[in-house]
Amino acid sequence: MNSNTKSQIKSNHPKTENFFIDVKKGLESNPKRLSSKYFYDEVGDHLFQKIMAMPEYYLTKCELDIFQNKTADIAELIAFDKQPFDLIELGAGDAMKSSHLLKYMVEQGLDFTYMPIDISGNILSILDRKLSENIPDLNVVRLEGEYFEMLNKAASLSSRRKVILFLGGNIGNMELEEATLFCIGLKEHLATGDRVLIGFDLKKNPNTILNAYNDKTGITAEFNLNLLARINREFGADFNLDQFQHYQTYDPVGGACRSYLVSLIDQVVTIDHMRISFKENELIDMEVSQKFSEIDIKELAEKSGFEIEGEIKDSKKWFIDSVWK
Ligand code: AVI
Repeated sequence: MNSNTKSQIKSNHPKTENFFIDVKKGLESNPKRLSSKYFYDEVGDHLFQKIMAMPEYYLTKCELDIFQNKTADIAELIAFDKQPFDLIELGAGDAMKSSHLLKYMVEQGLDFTYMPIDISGNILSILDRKLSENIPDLNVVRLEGEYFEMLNKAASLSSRRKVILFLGGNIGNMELEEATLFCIGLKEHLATGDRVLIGFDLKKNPNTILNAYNDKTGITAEFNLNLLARINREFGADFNLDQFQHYQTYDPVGGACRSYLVSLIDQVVTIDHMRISFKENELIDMEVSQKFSEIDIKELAEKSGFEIEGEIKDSKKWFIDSVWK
């Protein structure tokens, strides 16, 4: 850490600077909050892999079920005119689910270019290698950066029809208002004929949902606490992880599944020059994982100027991939 820093961490990396600004703003607000978008450093990525493998965490399995077993239905909805198009995946990661669709569409002889967008260049290189081994005939254009910036870049590279994938229930990690603004932003980047496929986790038995985020093994707790550990690692802060406890809630009416970290004692944490006081039992709001009814999805689509073209559910009917135009 730069000990000369007076007001904030200065870094040559804008990403680090934004992270610091957001941490400062979040911990100075009332109630305190941290953004779950910062969960995913190397340790966080690894913990999220462990979450996806937990028996309680059904989301990945459900959406994988759709992509493995309803591949033709998805292709039918997004490649309806069989004309060349660009398939753009937001936050592609390792394309675990979409690679089933990619393989199927290549086998069907559809003319498309896969454009995975991810903030991590490292993940994109790994993905590129994996795809060239497994689907050698697939055209791939990697787009490293923020979603909307990269959507502009995609538009500058090609004028073909666009299909956007936003999988995993990631839309649920936005507050509803933020999700609406995000979808409005997507709409502004699209033209007639383009499609968006968004994965939504559906409202279901509240115990099933709560269990998925409140595992007895404590992996989700570790996932949350890792953000404090990350702030310690990157900004030389002194969070004592033993003095914070994970607390998960689910509101079956509104559909928000929220995680918090609870301060177990009165304590002061130092981050760079800042001293942040916590009262015993004070909360840090960490993450929302919003669950949707089919009516909620329709409302979100309409509010952001879209129309639902089709929907595909997994065999348990717990998760839905909704295709919008
Ligand atoms: C990435 N995102 C969709 C996950 C979710 O279900 O909200 C993140 C997560 N948080 C705790 N467990 C998984």
